[in-house]
Amino acid sequence: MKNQNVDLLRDHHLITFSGRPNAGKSSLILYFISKTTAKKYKIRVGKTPGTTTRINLIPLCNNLTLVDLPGFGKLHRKGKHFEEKTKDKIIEFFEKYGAQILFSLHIIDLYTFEQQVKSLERKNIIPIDQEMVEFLLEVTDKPVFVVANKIDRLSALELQKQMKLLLQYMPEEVEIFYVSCRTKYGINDLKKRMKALIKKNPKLPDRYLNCF
Ligand SMILES: Nc1nc2c(ncn2[C@@H]2O[C@H](COP(=O)(O)OP(=O)(O)OP(=O)(O)O)[C@@H](O)[C@H]2O)c(=O)[nH]1
Ligand SMILES: [Mg+2]
Repeated sequence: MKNQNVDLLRDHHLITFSGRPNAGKSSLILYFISKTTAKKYKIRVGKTPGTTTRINLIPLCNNLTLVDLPGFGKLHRKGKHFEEKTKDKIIEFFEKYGAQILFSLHIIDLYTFEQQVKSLERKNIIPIDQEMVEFLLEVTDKPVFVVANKIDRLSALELQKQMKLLLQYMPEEVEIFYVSCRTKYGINDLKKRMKALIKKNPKLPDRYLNCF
């Protein structure tokens, strides 16, 4: 993150997009911004985990800024040291800007969630997504939306199974949205909910509603 970006954030409200590498964070962000903005801020979608390597600050409109975070967890060909440094950068960001965050979006790849949970369970480690969502609730003290993505890759039956599994690991206070960034399923419902939350907050200007 460049220092000049940090200063610009002073009077801004933030909406963060976190998640494991390859979950679809950048794909989701593309539904909120124009092609020109995506190009200007180099928002890239990639097949291999670790496409986004730095904290990207993307002005949405007025004083509202979206934050595209690098993946939290195992990165393709980046090594343990890089993974740890990325994790520290993310934690540092939330600790510093937690108060400015309106709400956070945590994106999960629902297609690989079970495999991830099971492999960590064997090592007695809690799922990274659960750890991250609990951290977000604590550090921001604001609503957290869990966006379960890639549902286009699941059959109706599999989807039911994965929805049940996800519920077992997510804290009760989070709202879960089931979406596909490939087909756009569920994206409008998510946007509507985000707008409703902004509208409900008397401290926020109405002009923020036009940002979506
Ligand atoms: N089938 C399917 N693929 C998706 C969906 N959303 C994203 N993808 C694909 O998943 C891959 C990762 O997407 P990104 O948006 O780059 O993921 P990211 O979370 O930003 O990844 P990092 O920047 O590496 O942390 C890309 O190949 C996307 O095309 C979806 O809803 N369905
Ligand atoms: Mg990305």
